[in-house]
Amino acid sequence: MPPTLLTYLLLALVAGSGAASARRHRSPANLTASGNPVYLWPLPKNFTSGTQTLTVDPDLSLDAQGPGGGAAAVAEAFGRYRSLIFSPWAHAARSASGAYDVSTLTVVVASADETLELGVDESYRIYIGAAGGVSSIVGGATIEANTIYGAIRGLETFSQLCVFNYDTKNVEVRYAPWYIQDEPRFAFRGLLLDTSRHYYPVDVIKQVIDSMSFAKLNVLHWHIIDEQSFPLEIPSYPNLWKGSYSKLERYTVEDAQYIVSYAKKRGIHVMAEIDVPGHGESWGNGYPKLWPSPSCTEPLDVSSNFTFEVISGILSDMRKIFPFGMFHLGGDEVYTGCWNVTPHVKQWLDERNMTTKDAYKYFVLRAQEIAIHLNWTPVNWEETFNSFGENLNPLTVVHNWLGPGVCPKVVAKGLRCIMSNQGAWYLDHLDVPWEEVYAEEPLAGISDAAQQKLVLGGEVCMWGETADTSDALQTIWPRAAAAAERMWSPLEAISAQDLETTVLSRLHYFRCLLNHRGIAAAPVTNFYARRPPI
Ligand code: CP6
Repeated sequence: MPPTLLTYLLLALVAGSGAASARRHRSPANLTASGNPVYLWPLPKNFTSGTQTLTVDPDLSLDAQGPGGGAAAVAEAFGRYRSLIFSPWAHAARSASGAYDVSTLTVVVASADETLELGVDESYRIYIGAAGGVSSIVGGATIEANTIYGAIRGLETFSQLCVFNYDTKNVEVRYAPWYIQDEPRFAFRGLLLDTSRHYYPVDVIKQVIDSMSFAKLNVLHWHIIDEQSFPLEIPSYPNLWKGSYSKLERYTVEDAQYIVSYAKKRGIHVMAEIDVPGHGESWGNGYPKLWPSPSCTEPLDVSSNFTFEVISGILSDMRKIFPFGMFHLGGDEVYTGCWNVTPHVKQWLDERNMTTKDAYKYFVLRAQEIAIHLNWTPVNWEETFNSFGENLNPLTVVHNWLGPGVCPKVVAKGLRCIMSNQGAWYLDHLDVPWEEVYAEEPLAGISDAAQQKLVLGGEVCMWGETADTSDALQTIWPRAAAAAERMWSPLEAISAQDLETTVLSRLHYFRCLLNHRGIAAAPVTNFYARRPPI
């Protein structure tokens, strides 16, 4: 991308030298130049602010520039954000004089490539200032990004800087001029949603995706199917979704494609999962031969080729729905006891001189081969690594959950890792307060820089046994936001703050922003979760 005026300004400011930065000194951790909290969540990597208040035109217009600026996705995102900025205040109407400091938002996107893959450039730069103001060079607001996904992240930040003034009834940007230069610390910032234990209507999944984009989370890990229900249509094996709870609690292929495209417009990958062989009981409602026997319905029958034919069919169908390069194959909680007491499975094991542990490994590796053949990077829960890590395909991404200290072992063996320590990042555990979510560090115990790079990021998990469409959003938020900032913002910025003051006030603000945007986020301070001494 050609260096623009904005780039030069930012370089001067971020370097922290020269007259300009002396006037608008580099703000510490999360305060504006005037000492007020920066109400942004997650905190940007670098920013400077000032002391001006600018008004924003309710008819704010988009000036899209650069090879990617003309993309429909940019115009659509701008439209969404313009209504998010103004619609919570229906009376934020154009004033009679019609004079506003910010009437145009310029969005410059260097690349027209809309490919959404892990590690896509999400960086952006923002400049907001008054014409003839301190900057005296440019007036208005500009977002520069290398990709449309960076522009979408920048639009989110811009929208968070726009606040309603109840005295003037204008939307304003306070503490301008702003210079922001931002990019995420981790490429993988996930949220697991479990649609097997309880069904979620598509509209609720859309709300989850919307809310993820507000916190700059970027991977929806869709735990579609489990032992309790099989809600997704699979054209190759049409009886599979007989394992859904009812005909009303199903996703068609078109529903799933719609969810993927809805997420893509918000820069969010959808990583699908089939959790084999341990969480597949519901598959047998449509095809009972997948069960070793009527009294052994889990794990799936390892001894039968039909099992792997069905997995191949499911994955081939899913490949047409889920373009993301990673696919989750589960592999956790595989209790093989009943394989040993099912005569035909026992015979199969004996003929091959295999233990049930060998058969577990055989199953996982064979499923991995199918996924890899479809050009997917396989992801597996950590038990696979704990039991036979040395045999896992080197492409494997290991998904931690059982406790801390696993990713250090995984990356020491050269495999990649995602951190979801259940003690901190399982959102259905209501007794974990936001401070503990915030404190959990994906790189804990890993000091080697090359090994740190193997930690792709982390994921908060909203398991569905004890929550459903009625309370998922208030269970996810605001605590998921604590993990989102941990994964986006620089470690130094996170560590330099006082939890009980500046972080807490920003989190309160972000939770309120979610409420304004129609997301039923719970209050930040959950006294029930604080376990006060009796
Ligand atoms: N379902 C599946 C689950 C869990 C896992 N896998 C789980 C286990 C323990 C707790 C929470 C969730 N419900 N398929 C583990 C990855 Cl505490």
